[in-house]
Amino acid sequence: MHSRSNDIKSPDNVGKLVTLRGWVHRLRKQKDNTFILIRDDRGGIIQVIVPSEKAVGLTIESSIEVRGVVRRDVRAPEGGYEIKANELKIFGLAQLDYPIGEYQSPEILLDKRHLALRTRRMIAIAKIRAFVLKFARDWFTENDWIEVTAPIIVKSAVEGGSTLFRIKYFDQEAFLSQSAQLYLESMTFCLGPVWSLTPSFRAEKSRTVRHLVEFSHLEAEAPWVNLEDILNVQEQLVSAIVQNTAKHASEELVLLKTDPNELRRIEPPFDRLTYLQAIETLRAKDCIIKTESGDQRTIQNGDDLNIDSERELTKDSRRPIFVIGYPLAVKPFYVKEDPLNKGMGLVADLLATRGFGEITSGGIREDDVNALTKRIEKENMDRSSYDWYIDLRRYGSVPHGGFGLGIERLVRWITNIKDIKDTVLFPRTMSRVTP
Ligand code: AMO
Repeated sequence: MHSRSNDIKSPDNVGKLVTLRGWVHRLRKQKDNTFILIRDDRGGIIQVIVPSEKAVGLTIESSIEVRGVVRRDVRAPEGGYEIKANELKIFGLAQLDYPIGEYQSPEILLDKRHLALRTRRMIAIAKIRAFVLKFARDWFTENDWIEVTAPIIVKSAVEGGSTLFRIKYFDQEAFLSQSAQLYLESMTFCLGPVWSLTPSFRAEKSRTVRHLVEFSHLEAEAPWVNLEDILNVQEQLVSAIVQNTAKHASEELVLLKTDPNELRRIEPPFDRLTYLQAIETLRAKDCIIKTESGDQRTIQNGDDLNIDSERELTKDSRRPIFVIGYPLAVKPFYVKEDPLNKGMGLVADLLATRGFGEITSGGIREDDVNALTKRIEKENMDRSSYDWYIDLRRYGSVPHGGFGLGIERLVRWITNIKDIKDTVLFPRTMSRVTP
């Protein structure tokens, strides 16, 4: 059996014969011996010393197998263990012009992402993503939510027409899904609390550090809930993901210069701010926003919160903040109006600490057939595409709600990475669809 470097680095293995496969991460050739740092297929690194005559022609990123004896030597990089090898087999000799060096422009790293994935930074991010997904799934399973999947090719927009991806679907027009929400709503009437993880697509024309064209969308929906129930689910879920990731990925977090201890302190309850309190706070700080006509002015009641205002609200906070009760006018057609606060929605966005801004959005859905139909008409939406959705209110409607969480937004916050493009292995943006 061949091993990985982390299995090898143990006092019990000293003196034992091992086989290791991986890629040449660093290479230093001396007259008699060649020192190779091998990176295994989980990104673990260990030093291997081979007689130089066995490593003739060896290049960085060649894939190799070595067989040798484990030694303890405090001088050995990456943990004080090394392999003194006598056998070296080359699977694939890498060309000399490997394009990823130690210092590379962000653009090259994106153009060559298929190779840049081999860097320690990207391996750490990929592992953290995997932990985030695992702990999310664990939380839902432990709390008796059923996992479902929804179609990606759809006819009904969820989050407005401006970010819709149109596709030719045989002889009709269809869209790539912006959110599974409408489908989850129908499933929740026969399966109870449900959740899904599907790609969502937004034709985002703005280039920001927190928007992708394709993102991993974790969505949840449950019947007979009120807004507070939905907030409780989110704070428990997010805390469980963050704390468990901090516990199991501390090495990766430290490599990314994030403090796992700060993340371990994230626990329910999160702070709650009403939309009006948020606006007052921002007005007191003279927060400026850009209006649709391009003018700049102080934020006022009725405005949506933009990236800058979300940053302002959370840059010094120690806990994530729910901003509750946005105006209906800045939220989609399906949001239920607050019966105690006309014109405002039963909705909340969750804003992460350190100024990272929105990571989830959710609330209570309009469950009344007449109110929903009016909203669809008011927004000039094509009613025929929503007839199936209105059916849910015609036949045994119940109060229900849910939320959507962007996995990349969550990973961005956890890893303290500025640009969302680095939280996904193959980012899709307005200007990037390869590799
Ligand atoms: P919303 O459009 O706010 O709401 O999306 C929910 C969450 O998805 C993430 N997100 C994105 N991540 C990366 N790039 C993007 N372009 C992008 N757009 C959104 C964010 C956001 O909080 N159906 C509703 C939610 C609901 O009410 O259940 C929806 O999709 O983390």
